[in-house]
Amino acid sequence: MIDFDVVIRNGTVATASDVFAADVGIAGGKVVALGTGLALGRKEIDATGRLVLPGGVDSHCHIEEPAVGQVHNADTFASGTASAAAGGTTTVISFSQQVKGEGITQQLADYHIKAEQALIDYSFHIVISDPSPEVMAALPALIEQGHRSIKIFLTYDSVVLDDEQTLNVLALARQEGALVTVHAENHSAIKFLTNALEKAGLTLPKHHAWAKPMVVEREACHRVIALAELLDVPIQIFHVSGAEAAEEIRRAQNRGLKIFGETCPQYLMLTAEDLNRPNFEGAKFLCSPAPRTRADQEALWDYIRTGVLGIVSSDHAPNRFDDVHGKKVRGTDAPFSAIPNGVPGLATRLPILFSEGVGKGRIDLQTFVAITSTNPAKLFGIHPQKGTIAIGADADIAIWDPNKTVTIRNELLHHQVDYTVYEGVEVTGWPEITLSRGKVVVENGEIRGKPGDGRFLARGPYDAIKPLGRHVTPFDPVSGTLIDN
Ligand code: DUC
Ligand code: ZN
Ligand code: ZN
Repeated sequence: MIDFDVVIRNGTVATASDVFAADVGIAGGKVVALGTGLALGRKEIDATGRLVLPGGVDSHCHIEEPAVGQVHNADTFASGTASAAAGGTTTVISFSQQVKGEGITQQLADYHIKAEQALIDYSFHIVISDPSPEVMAALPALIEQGHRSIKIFLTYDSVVLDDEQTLNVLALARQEGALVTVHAENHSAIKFLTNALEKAGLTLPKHHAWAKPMVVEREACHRVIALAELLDVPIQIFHVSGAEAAEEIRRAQNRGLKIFGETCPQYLMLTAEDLNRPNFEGAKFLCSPAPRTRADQEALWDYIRTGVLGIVSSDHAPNRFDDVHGKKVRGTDAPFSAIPNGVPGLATRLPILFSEGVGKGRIDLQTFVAITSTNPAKLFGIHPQKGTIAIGADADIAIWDPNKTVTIRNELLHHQVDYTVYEGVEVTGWPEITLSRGKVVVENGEIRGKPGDGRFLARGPYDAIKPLGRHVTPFDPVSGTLIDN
């Protein structure tokens, strides 16, 4: 006889493949039964008229990163993960940064200590901004410890890698079994355009989009895909902002390459016009890549529907607006190039996608689950522990009222940022109860979880990121061997 800690009763369960009526029995933090008429649990949750969904997996969010100059990351692991859980997310993957010229091991150890305050489970990508021989020598042990993804940037002075450095990181990732994730924009082109705009006195927030047009993203996507193909290494491209970049990914996928694409709600909801809001308000919407056009938004939905873009994550970047350590670090007359990039979004990612996606008929419920939970769990090596509702999976569950209409207000979001780009946006569908490993973390907007409840998820190795075994020449430059055909 199964002894349930919790039974979620009378709900409609949805996974990436199915939607069905079932009770969910939870014991020891795991899903142990799916069926009807389950025995009583010590805690009973009535989910009549509710959707019972896997908790979201947000595989791209910036939480409690070290300050860069005077710019402070406003969220701690406690506030960031509370915010995530309030929006139905139960796993976050954030970034351990490397400061150029410094190592990665101590930075990662420090980041682990900060993350111990998380309310929900977490894992990390390691940012490599300087692949020195020492750093490359340190990486294999850190990957082996479960940090199975690396982030590289093709732009920003403080972190940019050139093509040779990129190839070195890609080669190491293939050898050691890690996934490389990429911020893809052409650095030299952005610098050139920024200088030209500044010389012409065109430095308002709206000119950010002029300094980072679609073509600079398209070119960098094309280039990094070619480099990944050259070495037979799977990669994920982060925050695809519009049709031309997504098209590069589609073309690569059609050639059978393991190139994965992610977009974010801001690229489905904002346009470059938002950067032109008066009184420096445009700075709130300034992120990289830049928001594009309405046509790009609809194209991105198409690429989601066809599976080209398999993940939608938040790129939560907690820069406060009315703050000298945030968007106003250089005042309200600052040139766009001095305004910290990014928008907050941990709490709003799922409600926005549910309402704009499922509610407006752009995607079905299974696709919503796939792009927000199952696919990131698979790509980052935590499935089926995370990302689904199945026997043996962690009981990470969000119980949604699909009919509840909410007007988004910043005070609902539990982050430490003083704004949301979705202020006043009405959404239909809201996560009422979030459970992490069977424990209620959020109930009707109240945070019930405690800092320290979250656990580190050591990852992999796993199949999704194995190389294809396809080589461009009869010599494999990663292993240094001739290919036997
Ligand atoms: N762009 C980034 O590259 N990082 C954080 C936020 C953003 O907009
Ligand atoms: Zn980025
Ligand atoms: Zn980011």
